[in-house]
Amino acid sequence: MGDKQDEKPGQAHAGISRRDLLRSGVAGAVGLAAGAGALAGSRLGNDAPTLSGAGSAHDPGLAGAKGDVDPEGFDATAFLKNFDYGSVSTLPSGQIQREYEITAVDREIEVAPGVYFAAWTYNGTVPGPTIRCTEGDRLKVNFTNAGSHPHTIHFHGIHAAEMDGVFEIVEPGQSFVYEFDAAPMGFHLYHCHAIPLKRHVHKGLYGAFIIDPREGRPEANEMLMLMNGFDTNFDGDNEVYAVNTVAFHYQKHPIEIEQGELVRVYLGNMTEFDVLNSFHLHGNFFRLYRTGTDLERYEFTDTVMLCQGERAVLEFTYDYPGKYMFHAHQSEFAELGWSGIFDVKPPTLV
Ligand SMILES: [Cu+2]
Repeated sequence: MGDKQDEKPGQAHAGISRRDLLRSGVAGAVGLAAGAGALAGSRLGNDAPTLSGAGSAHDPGLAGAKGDVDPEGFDATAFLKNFDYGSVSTLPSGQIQREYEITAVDREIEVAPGVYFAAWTYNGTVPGPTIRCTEGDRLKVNFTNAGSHPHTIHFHGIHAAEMDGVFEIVEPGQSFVYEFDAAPMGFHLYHCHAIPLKRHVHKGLYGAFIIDPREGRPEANEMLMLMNGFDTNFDGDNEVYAVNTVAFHYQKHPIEIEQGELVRVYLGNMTEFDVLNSFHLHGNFFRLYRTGTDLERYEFTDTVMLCQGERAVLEFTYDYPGKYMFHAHQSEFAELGWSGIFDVKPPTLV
């Protein structure tokens, strides 16, 4: 934060700052598309598309705005609804047990077309798998560190100190079993807690952890969105922002929802370096259930800001068909990748 506050307009970082990228890439009304172009140039010293030709208000056809990341590497559309319920068994006591296998691996990920980031991952993706269970389930998480650095998994929630994933550092090649009962119901997170913490978090070791209430929530079209950012040039500042890692993915591939249906977004923030991130919904308001721990009380708003580690359950229904944006209401983040579109379709007639 400090280095950003000290940064004067027009002042260059060692290397290139995201504002330099923004200035060269963003132009007036085509800012969002051009922002993608700016991103493409942020991977310096490789064969990524460059910024040549960027900056014309009449030429939104910038390199990074075209094409896509390789879906074989990470499919952000599929990830939205990819909930991992684990291997289920029933313990002698009658308690449901869910067992998960999580392995830390170093992996280069594509955060925008041609923009790669040397990540540390859980199971090869950033975010890691979305762990989902019901309140009261016994969770058994078999963690193996196949990465190059010491790691842990620190789960948010209520559990014993030795299961907190802070002091029990798991060295490369070692394993650890986290075992605890799922509580409280709500929307939580998990992340590495090895030090330096900000490096281990920012490198990509985090994921969502949903504990459903025993009585369930009303049926809805559910999806997971973790807001994140990537420092692609190691200057302590993010050059790329997104929900679920891939810049502009849901703008290029709008999320289809149905007019009149209940939509539920599990929204969390794991952005490093920036104090806050935010979510703004167009053409609508949502019910905001903070941490998802109360089924009754909510705020009714169209914008929410969350600090790192904070999360909320958002519920809304669109009354009118059409395309509606959602994006960070830090305009800079939106222009560096954190924006998407809901494509509201009229209900299909049966
Ligand atoms: Cu770590």
